[in-house]
Amino acid sequence: MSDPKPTTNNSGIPVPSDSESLTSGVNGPVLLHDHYLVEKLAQFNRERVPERVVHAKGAGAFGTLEITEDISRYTKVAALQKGVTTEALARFSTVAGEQGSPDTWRDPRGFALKFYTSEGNWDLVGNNTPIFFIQDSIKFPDFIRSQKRLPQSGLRDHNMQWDFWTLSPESAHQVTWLMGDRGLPKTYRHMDGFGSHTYQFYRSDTDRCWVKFHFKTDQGIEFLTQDQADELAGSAPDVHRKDLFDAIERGDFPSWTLYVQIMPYEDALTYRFNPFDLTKVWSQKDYPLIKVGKLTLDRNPENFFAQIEQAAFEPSNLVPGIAASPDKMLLGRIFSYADAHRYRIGTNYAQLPVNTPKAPVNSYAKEGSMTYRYNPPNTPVYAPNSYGGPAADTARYGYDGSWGGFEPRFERAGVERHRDDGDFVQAGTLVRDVLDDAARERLANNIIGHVLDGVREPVLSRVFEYWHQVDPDLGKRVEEGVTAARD
Ligand code: HDE
Repeated sequence: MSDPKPTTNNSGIPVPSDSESLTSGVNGPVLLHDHYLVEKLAQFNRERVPERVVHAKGAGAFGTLEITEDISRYTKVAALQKGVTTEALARFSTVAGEQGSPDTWRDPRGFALKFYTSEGNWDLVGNNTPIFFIQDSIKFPDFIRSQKRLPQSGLRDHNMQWDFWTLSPESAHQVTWLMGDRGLPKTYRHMDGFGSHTYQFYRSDTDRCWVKFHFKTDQGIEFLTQDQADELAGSAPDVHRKDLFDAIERGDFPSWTLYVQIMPYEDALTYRFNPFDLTKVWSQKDYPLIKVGKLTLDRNPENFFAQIEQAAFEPSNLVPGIAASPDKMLLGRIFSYADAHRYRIGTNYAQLPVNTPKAPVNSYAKEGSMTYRYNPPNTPVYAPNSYGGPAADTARYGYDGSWGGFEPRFERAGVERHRDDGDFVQAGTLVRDVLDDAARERLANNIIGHVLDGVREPVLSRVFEYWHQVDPDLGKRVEEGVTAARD
């Protein structure tokens, strides 16, 4: 073992001691000009950045996205062209729990991806479920608060959760996923990932279609029972983080096969479900999965805080060839994430190595705290200019993904309902056509167990009605199960 490097302070100056403060005499006062002592204590007080307000607990790893199929007929995204391999970062997470919470609480799991493409960072920030609880981002703060802690006691409360869910019937599809097996994945490696939203693919402003992303785990879907999850929450609260790290350390690299669903642009107006409603899926009978490539995670972070805690994923990172859609949730997220990063990490979060694109940055942004990147000395700080500064290439990148049928009148109209749309329709399909008997049994028992823990009238009657609307048999089992256990 070679001699250790001499400890220095943050300015690289070798320090006199790691263990004794400077005092006036052995029992004398500690001296204020012991700069290293002051620096250590002051730095210690500033080690935390605010945790993510949602998805605080997670784990991440680096890898690659390799495109093995030709989908160039749908999009010009450089990273999605056949044969292209792109460096990637993934972060998996729970939603409601704080940083120190167990990995095995029942919750959707975040499935956040950052692709360092040749045309800038493309972020696909989804979950392990293809849908979500609500349809409009204006309800998101309320939804999240109902899943977290009571204002007085600071305790989580199932009654509050069910109060929100049963007063927001659009939540039924996602809650059915949540209370079933997908709400408790065995590890981050044994779950699928989804882009969740409908995005727009385009090759030009007239050659475009709609797309949904599916990452199918190559490890197979595996899940925990409620009892297993409860036991692990106490005995191994970081079990998912450890599993991902250890798997990559031993060379057991997790991978997911990427598929897309493609909807022709014109279908969106008449499809039987509103294709921009985030509480709905597109039937794979209507729009089959098309194989695209493979995501493989094969490199652990070297520093969890620098690379995972400060990783900044944002749905607004849409590279040429992919654009937003009229999904009200996606449009709300396009504002929120960068705002969260500016607050949580700092103005220049995009200059941190983990967030820095591999593509050249020709931005006019300058200065601000912790500036790290800057333009060459002779670059003007304004546009337009006569001195060769960057200029937007509108001819090549001028399309912002607009969409037809946009009414000039602004309104607060909720989500437009198509022919087969209904709050409980797809939840019922999931229960009757996708789950087998055993999975239905587990779903009913999970719901009964969750409801028995604190849910009371007037919420309780709405819970029974909620599940009767999803599926009469399931509703009957839930009501009978809760009633019998309470008698
Ligand atoms: Fe998020 N979400 N979200 N979310 N979300 C955040 O960004 C937000 C939604 C998701 O590993 C925050 O950096 C709004 C849907 C993941 O770093 C915040 C709305 C989906 C992660 C935020 C939603 C997600 C976040 C918190 C309603 C799945 C973790 C800190 C429109 C499709 C990413 C942060 C990571 C994180 C806002 C709803 C997934 C507050 C406003 C729907 C995976 O900005």
